[in-house]
Amino acid sequence: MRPGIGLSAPARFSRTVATSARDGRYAPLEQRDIEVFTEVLGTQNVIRDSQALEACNRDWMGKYVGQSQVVLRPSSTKQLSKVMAHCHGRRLAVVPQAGNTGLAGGSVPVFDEVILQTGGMDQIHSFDEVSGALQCQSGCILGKLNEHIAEAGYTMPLDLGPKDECQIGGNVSTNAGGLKLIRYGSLHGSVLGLEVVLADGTILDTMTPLRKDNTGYDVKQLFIGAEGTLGIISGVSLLCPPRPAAVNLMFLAVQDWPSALQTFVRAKRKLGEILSAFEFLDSSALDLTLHQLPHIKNPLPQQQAPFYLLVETSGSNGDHDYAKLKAFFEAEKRDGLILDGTVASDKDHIAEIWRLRENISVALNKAGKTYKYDMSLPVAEMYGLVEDVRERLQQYPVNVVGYGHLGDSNIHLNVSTETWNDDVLHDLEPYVYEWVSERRGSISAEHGLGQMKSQYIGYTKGPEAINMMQSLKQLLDPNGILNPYKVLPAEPKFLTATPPSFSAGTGPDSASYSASQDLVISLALSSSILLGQPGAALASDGQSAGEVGKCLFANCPGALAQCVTDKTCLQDLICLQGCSGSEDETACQVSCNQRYENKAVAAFQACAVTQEGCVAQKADENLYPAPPISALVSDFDTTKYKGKWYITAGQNELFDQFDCQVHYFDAPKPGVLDVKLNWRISTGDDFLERSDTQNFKQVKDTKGLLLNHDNVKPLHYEDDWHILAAKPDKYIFVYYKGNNDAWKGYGGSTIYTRESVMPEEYKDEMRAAAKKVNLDFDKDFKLTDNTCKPHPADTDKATRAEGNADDVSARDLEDMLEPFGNGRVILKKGLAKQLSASK
Ligand code: FAD
Ligand code: 2HG
Ligand code: ZN
Repeated sequence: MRPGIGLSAPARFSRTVATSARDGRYAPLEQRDIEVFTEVLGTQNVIRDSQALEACNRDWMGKYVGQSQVVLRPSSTKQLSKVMAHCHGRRLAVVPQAGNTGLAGGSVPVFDEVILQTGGMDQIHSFDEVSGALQCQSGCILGKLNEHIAEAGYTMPLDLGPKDECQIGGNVSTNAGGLKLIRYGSLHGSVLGLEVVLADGTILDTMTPLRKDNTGYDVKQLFIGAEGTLGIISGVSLLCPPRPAAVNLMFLAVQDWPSALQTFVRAKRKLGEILSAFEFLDSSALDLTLHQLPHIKNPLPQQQAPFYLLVETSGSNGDHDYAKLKAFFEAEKRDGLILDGTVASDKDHIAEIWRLRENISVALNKAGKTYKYDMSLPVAEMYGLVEDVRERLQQYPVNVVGYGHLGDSNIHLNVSTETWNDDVLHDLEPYVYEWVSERRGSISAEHGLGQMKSQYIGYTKGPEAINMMQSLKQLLDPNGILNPYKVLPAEPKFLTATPPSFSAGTGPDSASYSASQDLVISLALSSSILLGQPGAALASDGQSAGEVGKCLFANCPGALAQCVTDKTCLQDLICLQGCSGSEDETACQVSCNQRYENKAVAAFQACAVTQEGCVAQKADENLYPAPPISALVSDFDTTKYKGKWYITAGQNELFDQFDCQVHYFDAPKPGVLDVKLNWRISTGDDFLERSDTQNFKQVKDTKGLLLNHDNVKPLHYEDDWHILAAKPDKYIFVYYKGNNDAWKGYGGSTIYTRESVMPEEYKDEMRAAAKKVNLDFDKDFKLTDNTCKPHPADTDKATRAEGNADDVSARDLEDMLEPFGNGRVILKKGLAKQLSASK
């Protein structure tokens, strides 16, 4: 049962920094969720074992540890889609997890998000030996894919250390760079198509094997590097290059950074077409790795140098490539650019040298704790960051190492300490981000932002870009369930393109702002009431109306302006203001709301409640506890309850006792109930009419429980019907309990009968049913009259509403803005702009 007129009280959208508090928008996991997951995936793929959970809650570095209570392992896109549809409806937050080798804390929960592992989705669909197009499920391990296509003479277009753990879906989601990017380019180029399961379970299929496809926007690109915040990749179509017939590798020692750069320039010039990797490590990285991992060999034990380079060539003619490489090496050594080096053409020797480079991070993990930074910087200045940080951290017992993908202008600065040290962290951040930002670099070249850097995105991306990302996120994941607290900042700091400015020019400064507090408070109150929040609840939540007002002005200027300049919305707002403090405040609010389906009201609610949480969610006071299963009817065949019903008795005076409530039920199949609700609200000598359609799904093993989730946006209603008694063609006794973004735990009971007034002979049965939930039918219920009065003539009604709205908007808008003084001009301008835009 949807309470009346968008009567709803607002949601807690935690506006705190990502990692400090769990966002109350997300539902906690319940047993019924486990039941749904088990039904879709089977018991063995719903993992609750504490040891297994612990491993999945912890990231590769042991730095980020979540508290998820469940790991789900779908094996098909269909299963994944069903799981997501459920999570979306229930507002369960989800973290996608592939190989869990990510280095920014993106793959583990921050709080209790459901972990959705893709490892069970590991089927290779096809490989085209002519084009090199590979199509597979996202959970395929990178190394295994490489082996699979090697037989046909192809290679994967990326390579990275944890190739035997990471999955192609994880690689695409992080847009992993790796050791061969210089040769094969970024995944934005190699990915031909993706299959993605969106937050609500929709399957987006762009799995084309085509190289060229310019039909409109290239939507798959959005998901490459999105770190699981926009959708879950379930399938990947990838263009694979031919496997090079001949690979050679040099390990070189150089005396300083300029020599390293010069070697890169000459390598490009002389080895250009066969150059396939250009990596570097400093002496600290080498020493630490050899010390921590004794099985790793030093390729140049006789030569100590500040920097070492790995220069790989891949071509089709081994002898020719080797001769070229050797000539390059000898010439540069003769010139003094290279101190020393070794040239490997033997497979094992090559692998041994790569092992050193690939294990630097592993060695750091073994050494203790690591502060990791992954920067794109102009190459000339790149190593300056390591030197500056080394100097800055002199007083600490730390090891500062630098290595990375010199050929891609990407450096990994790692600071190794024995244990986590807040002082070190404090000296590192935001210093390193500022350092990078000053040089127009990127604070994440390849590892992503995850939870580590979501708050720092602004050091690399501008407000417009972040704004656009926020909008995309909102569009694709309106409930924000996908990998929350990651990638984007918790507070939409940059959503202030056109807010009324209180500090600029003619507007009041902060001192005079406080003089406008009254209006802000009254607007805030109106607004919160518009959202259906009784004033008293505001106070009890300890939330000041001033805070609400500020939040609305700062974060929802557009929606507020739209509301204030929309006749119906404004009417509601002003009417609601009049209710404030009145004896029957909530009832007054109910009668105020003119049209909850009004777009301006909906936009306002979406921003003020769902997105910004300006008004705190009304807490569940447990006035309507969910009845025990034993109180419910044991059978309820929805198909037997089709047709017209009246509510002839209701318990909650706010929602259930209006006159003329005619509802129509439909059951297109067993287990489903579609309800069209029509009701009237008396306004004295007139009445308002509302209608709404809600879709219920029966819980499989609890036939007396019908769930109605997320049918009504933007507040994401969850209204569950607990059927206490029912007889086809006679009555249905419904006890309902609901939540939405605005209000947790409202509820009530209604009795439907086929007759428009409650027949006397049902009453004993109603008394017995009410008793099961400790209600007294005679005292707690009001019998309602459903002999609906005739409509006033539609034309009269329209004229009346029109007249009212015109009067109200001209007069009251002026009055409402008056106390803003000069600020009013700015606010009005903003409102006028919004108004003309909306026209
Ligand atoms: P995970 O770590 O499980 O997930 C990574 C992110 O993607 C998370 O945000 C997760 O939620 C999301 N995600 C995972 N699967 C999906 C999916 N199917 N749909 C949507 N979202 C999803 N990275 C580089 O770029 N270059 C390197 O050279 C490199 N070297 C590394 C070396 C070591 C030793 C280690 C430990 C890591 C290295 N990494 C490197 C980082 C990491 O391996 C890569 O980011 C890798 O691509 C992650 O893949 P994964 O399968 O482990 O994904
Ligand atoms: C690498 O290039 C990886 O080895 C890991 O990207 C870098 O651990 C790191 O900082
Ligand atoms: Zn790297």
